[in-house]
Amino acid sequence: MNKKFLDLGYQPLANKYLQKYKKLSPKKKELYKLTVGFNTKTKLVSLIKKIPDKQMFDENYPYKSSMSNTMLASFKKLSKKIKKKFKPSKFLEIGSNDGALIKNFDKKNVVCVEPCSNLAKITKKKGYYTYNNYWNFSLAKKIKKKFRKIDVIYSANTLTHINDLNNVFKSILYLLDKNGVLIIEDPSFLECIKKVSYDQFYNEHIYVFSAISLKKLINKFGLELFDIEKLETHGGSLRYYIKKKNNHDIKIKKSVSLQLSKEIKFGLNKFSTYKKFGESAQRSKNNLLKIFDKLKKENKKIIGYGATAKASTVLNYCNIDNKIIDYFVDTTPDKSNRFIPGKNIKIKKYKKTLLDNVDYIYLGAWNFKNEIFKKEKAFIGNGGKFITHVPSPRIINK
Ligand code: JHZ
Repeated sequence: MNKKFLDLGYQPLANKYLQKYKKLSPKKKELYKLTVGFNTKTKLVSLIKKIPDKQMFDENYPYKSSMSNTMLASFKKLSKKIKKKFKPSKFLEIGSNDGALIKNFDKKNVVCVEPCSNLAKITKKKGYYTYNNYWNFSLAKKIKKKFRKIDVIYSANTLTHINDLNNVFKSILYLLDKNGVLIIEDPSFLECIKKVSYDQFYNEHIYVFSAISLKKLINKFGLELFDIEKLETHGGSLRYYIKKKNNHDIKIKKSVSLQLSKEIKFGLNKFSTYKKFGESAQRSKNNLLKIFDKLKKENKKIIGYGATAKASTVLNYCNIDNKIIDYFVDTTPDKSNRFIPGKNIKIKKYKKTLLDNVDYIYLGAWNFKNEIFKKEKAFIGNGGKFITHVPSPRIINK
């Protein structure tokens, strides 16, 4: 049974950045109620109202993985590891985005799957074999027919974005070689709860996995975890290494039981833990608003940095508009001169001078704090400060 524990109010679709601001309405289905539930049987956390995949991932998807050096470095490191450890002759990435990971692989070894045609075009143009398709069973059949053997399947921040998880794993099971390895990485619910990062929830994050829930889910498909790595990316993620149960050549590492027991100890198998998280989100909202309120009474100039999908959740949940945040800066070309979803706050193409005469910056991309602080040494040196809500609302400069 899916029991509700978090209510983030009416929200627009994240990653839909309008060129002209207009007030959105729930009646016209431009806003929808964003609530999150915990399934007491499967232990899976999911959105209660799910938006169809086709409405979210289309030919205008603006997010590009290559916009952050942190992600590029993480992908480079992982590629080296995959090549050394698993030596794949055919490597498939589900949700290859703009090719931030696969650019580290030889073209002849790679198959890309990407439903957003604007992104698929990028990897195709670079010569990578790309299917501009949603991940599903009929695509898996098509790929198997053409390539026969896929020995490593990788997917970062994508499988949790697909409504039908049964179809996702059924298709993976079908395509993956008997000795093959599946590697997936996604935000960790344990980190999300520890950091009160309720902004990990927006329409695209249909599910947020814990190791507990993922183990249960893949078990149904004859798959099992054999290693888990903890990553700092995207606010704290887990990289899960998965194999077929009947492959006894790969040994199961201690990291799996360690993560599972950590999660059980924290209470991730009990609804009461989730309920408390919902209450913490409400407190986080009130405390963030208090900070903004105080600073605006002092006539401080505040802007936002990183027009993330996460920021869209925060600004709509807390009802923050351009009376509080003058504008956002972001490096993504397809976000510039557009508006934060549901809000009248403009996004400007990042340039250093946009930080002149600014007193405070709200960190929309708090997950890239280190990268951003390094870049904005001059702003900090001149007395500029940042506002974040993670792990609790506060003002920081280091
Ligand atoms: P970032 C998206 O979420 C959507 P978002 C998606 N659902 C998902 O799961 C994750 O990505 C992976 C900008 N930026 O990665 C670039 C700067 O301007 O936190 C991006 O717009 N300057 C697929 O949107 C944004 O911040 C910088 O120096 O929450 C970061 O978005 C840096 C480092 C970033 O993902």
